[in-house]
Amino acid sequence: MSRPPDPRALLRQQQIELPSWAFGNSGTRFKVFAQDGIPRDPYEKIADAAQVHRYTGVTPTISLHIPWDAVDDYHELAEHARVNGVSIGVINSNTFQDDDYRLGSVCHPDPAVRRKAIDHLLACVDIMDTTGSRHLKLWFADGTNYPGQDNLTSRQRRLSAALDEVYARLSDDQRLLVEYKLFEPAFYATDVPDWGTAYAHCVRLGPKASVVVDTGHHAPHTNIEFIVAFLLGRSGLGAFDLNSRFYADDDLMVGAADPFQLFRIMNEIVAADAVTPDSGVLYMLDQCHNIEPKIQAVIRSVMNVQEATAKALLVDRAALATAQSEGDVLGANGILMDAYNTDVRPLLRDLREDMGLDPDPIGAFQRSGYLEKVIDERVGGQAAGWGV
Ligand code: PSV
Ligand code: MN
Repeated sequence: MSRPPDPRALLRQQQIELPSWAFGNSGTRFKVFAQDGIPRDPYEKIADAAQVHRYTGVTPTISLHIPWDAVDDYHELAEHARVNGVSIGVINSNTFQDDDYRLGSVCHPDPAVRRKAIDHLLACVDIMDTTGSRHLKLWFADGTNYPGQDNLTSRQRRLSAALDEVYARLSDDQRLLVEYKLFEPAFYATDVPDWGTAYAHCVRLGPKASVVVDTGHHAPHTNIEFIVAFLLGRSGLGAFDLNSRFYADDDLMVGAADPFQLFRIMNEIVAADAVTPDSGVLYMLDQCHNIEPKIQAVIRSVMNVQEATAKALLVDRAALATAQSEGDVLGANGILMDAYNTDVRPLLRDLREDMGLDPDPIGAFQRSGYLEKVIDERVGGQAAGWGV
């Protein structure tokens, strides 16, 4: 058996982007449980995200969601991120929280509503110009609740027209990421329900558009690693929104519900040599921490991604290729399972020490006194949350 190369070199270069909204209050449609010390504005969210980078060393960028993170001065916000040792990453548009979008946004039957939605997307590109962000992420809540409600083909045409306009606005080094989701909030027909629809739109648009795989956006039992492998094979995979789910779009900590699925996804990533940022694939979290403390939950999520990646890097690729070409079903499966069943936590502790970090990032954060400090400081004002 050959020995796979030491995973630490690639793990050191891996980068995971954090969502600003993971640090705000969140909940279900039944209740949002408020926590103490929650950021009250995008500046404080960035400060919290910077803590995660401080203790993990692999999360140097933060995704913003507009208008949740709207500010008067994006230059100042980018500078604030820089001073905190991080930078602003993907800009996420939001065309789902306005009364005008009841029947959709860019697919709405009324051209005036479509215009409003497209103008928002273009305004997001203006923000990118200021923050230096390279990616605009589009997720459309558009769809219909009842058969006959609207013409499905016309809605696709409206979607194409909107995407064309936004694509044309991108500068040479800016990219469009198109996210799909099976259902919710629309229950009958979602306008971008799956990777195939997203990919078809991206292919038509051109090389600056690619697909976002949000791991929570599929029907139960969907083979997500197949989607990942397929898109990687056609340069169609732009990014991940990582999270985990037991039922629907649960937005739980990635790797919590099904660590084996996360490993299988990372196995395809490693096989395609797409772990590091130069692969062009972005690894982002898209999670909400409704009942658990948020900064620690984000650190745990980052650790879970690192563990899955480390295990995938331990797969003996040469032996696997031989077993596969010989049709050795049990041998090939055994090679994968050997890697999955390896305890990589000591390796990751070593890696963190090599990087000058505490081997126990959650413990180190908890001992730092940061939480107590922000609980004292962040009194008054409105805690950040969905829509704020
Ligand atoms: C939609 O469910 C989604 O996954 C999109 O990425 C949104 O931007 C994000 O959630 C908001 O949490
Ligand atoms: Mn998402």
